[in-house]
Amino acid sequence: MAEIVRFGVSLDKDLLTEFDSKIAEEGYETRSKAVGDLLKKYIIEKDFASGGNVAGAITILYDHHNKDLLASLLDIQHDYHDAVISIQHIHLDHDNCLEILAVRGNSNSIKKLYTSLKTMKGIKHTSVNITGTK
Ligand code: NI
Repeated sequence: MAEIVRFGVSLDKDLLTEFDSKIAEEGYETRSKAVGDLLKKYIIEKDFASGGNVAGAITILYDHHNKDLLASLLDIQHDYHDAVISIQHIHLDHDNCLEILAVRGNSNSIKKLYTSLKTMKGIKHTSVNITGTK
């Protein structure tokens, strides 16, 4: 468990009042947890933007009747085998498949993979959700 430190912060009173109201609505029991989550989010976003080490999930929605698309999807997953650490495939209905790619590694590689999937013809929707690795 990480060492906990206390520090003082000077803020605009109205800003803090609004922040406390918003985090209470979300269910945070302490301001420390909410501030910690904001700091973590900031660090992960900076890491993702600057080529840092991140983990996350890419979701893909597509029609499985498109055989060319299936081949392209497999090819790209092999091209990025270092980044793609696990794949879950869900048959949503007769036509549609949802794939969740667990990814980890350099954010530039994950961004390239995401862009390649997003722009692939036949893909209905793609999203990426990034988190930290520690
Ligand atoms: Ni399927």
